[in-house]
Order: sequence, then structure tokens, then C-alpha cells
Amino acid sequence: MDGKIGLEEHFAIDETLMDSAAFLSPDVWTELSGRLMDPEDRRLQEMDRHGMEMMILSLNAPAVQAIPDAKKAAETARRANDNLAEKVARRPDRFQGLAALPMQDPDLASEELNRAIKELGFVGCLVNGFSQGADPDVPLYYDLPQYRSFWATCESVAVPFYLHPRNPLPQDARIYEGHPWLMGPAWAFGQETAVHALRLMGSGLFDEFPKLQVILGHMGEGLPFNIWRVDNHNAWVTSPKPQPAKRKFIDYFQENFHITISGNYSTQSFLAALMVLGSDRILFSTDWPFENVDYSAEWFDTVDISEADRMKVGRTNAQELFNLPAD
Ligand code: GRE
Ligand code: ZN
Repeated sequence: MDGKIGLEEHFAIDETLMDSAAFLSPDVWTELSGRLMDPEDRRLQEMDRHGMEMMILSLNAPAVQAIPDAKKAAETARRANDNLAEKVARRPDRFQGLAALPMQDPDLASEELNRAIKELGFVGCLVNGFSQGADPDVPLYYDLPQYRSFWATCESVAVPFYLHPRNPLPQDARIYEGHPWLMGPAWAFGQETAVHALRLMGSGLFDEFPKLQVILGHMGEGLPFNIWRVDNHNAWVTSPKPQPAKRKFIDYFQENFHITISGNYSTQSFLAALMVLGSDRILFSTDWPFENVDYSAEWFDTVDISEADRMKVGRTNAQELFNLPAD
């Protein structure tokens, strides 16, 4: 279909570029770094060739989240966001922006989110999993109490928060020892991000801020397939549930989350996700430059769903979620 909109579409700036180097073998680094630093020539060609009208761009990973000094993290986020604002200003019809945020410090993150939305005209934010702060060995997950003020800001500016993957820290990755091929996009990204999303749900965050919208990539990082069991585990045990959340996990998943198909072009998984979330909460994306645009576009254009659903997932859900002009 023509007019597709993608929202997991990355770029890099000089100081974050090398964060992506370790994920791919050195022989493809020339290609990948070229894609990440491309001044929107190649990107536009790919989009034109595959019926993609718009990319909502975001910084590569883990970038800002892995800078333990909060002030430095905030400066890097500002530079990345200013760079992205220039890309958007050159072609606002083809590019919009998601803000990078220094989540090491909830106040600095709120400040940068406000600036990005109100001054730069961004349509949301994208954060690469937990942040490393003053003690870089302690992952800071955003269900922690100090983040409630940030979430209040996020709800007040009324934009979605894309929770993008990063790898677990080495001390939390011992299960992968000797199996490095399971790190990154193969498995560890999804596991890490799914648990983070479940932490947000279980913490009661969405009881306090029921309008928040969190986006997960990669067909929902496994959650559509598994969330039923999170709610159901040993259902005969009737003692009070220990988590602060007032409702079932599935309720938050269906009301406070959207997912994208980025990098996960499994028809079986897509159909399962459609049954769990419905076609209003699933959105097209490619995960360029880590995936090719053609992989995503050619699969999505022909996958066996109704044309009404294809239009929603490919385009109109993004227009609604990000308040883009409707057709
Ligand atoms: C991503 O952004 O999703 C990503 C990376 C690195 C490797 C693969 C991948 O940041 O999909
Ligand atoms: Zn990505």
C-alpha cells in the first residue's frame, strides 16, 4: 500500500553512532553506519520505493540511556533532538520526530520532553530501556517511584512513549553466558523490554495515569503471546495479588499500549497480536537501518488481513496516535 507511516526508524549523531557497532559484524558496519548517518538521501529513496510516506525518526540505542552522568546525558539528548529537528524542518511532509530523553534524572527528562514537544514540535518520545545513572551498575526502570513526576509530564503533554530495547547489563545477562548470539535483537532485547513493560503495568502506573500510551516494537516483544499467563498463573490460588496494580495486566495492555511490527514479520505472530490487541493498536514500522525497508513493506503489503485493517495498521493508527493531519 502507499502512504505507510513508520515509527521505529533510527538515525545516529556522531557521539552515539558507535553504540550500534557492536550489534553487527564488522563487515556490515560500513553499510550500517552509512544508513545511520545518511543525510536522508538513501532513506527517502527506500521510502519512495516501498510506499512509505513518513518515518517518525528516533535516535539509535542505547545512546542517552547509557550515559551515567545525567548532565552529559541531557546534553547529548538535546544535541540529538536539535539535530532531528533540523531533519524534520527540511522535510516535514516525510519526517517527524520522537525525542531522546535523559531519564537518569526525571526532572531533566521532563524538561527535555516539554522542550521537544512544545518548542521542537516533536510528536512523542523514544527511550531505550532502563537508564544507567550515578551507579551505572544499577538499572533504573521507570516504574520506580521517582519517575511518577516524569509520567505526569508525559500524560500532560499527551504524547506516546516508545519503550525501545537495549541489552541487559552484564551482571543481569548471565543466563546468556556462552550464548552471545542470544543477546541483542535475537532474544535479550525482547526479554528485557517485555519485563520492563510488565513492571510498568504491575506498578499501578496506569491506575495513576490512565491516559498514558506506551509503544512496544517487534510485535509487542512477545507479550501478545504470553500476557494471558501473567494474569492467570496458578489461578486456583486465591490469596490477594501482591502487585500494586488495580486491574489485570491484559487491561493495561489493551488500553495503555500500542505495538509495532518492526523487525518481526511473522504472519502467525501478527494474527495472534491482532486477536489480543485489535487492529487499532498495531502499527507499521521497519526498524531501519537494522532491518531493510523492503522486508517490512513487502510482507505487510501482502499479508492476509482485510484492506480496512491494512489501512489502519499501515497509516491511520499513526495519524491518530501522533495527531498527524488526517487524510
Ligand atoms: C534496534 O534498534 O531495534 C536494533 C539495534 C541494534 C541491532 C538490531 C536492532 O539497536 O534491531
Ligand atoms: Zn529499533
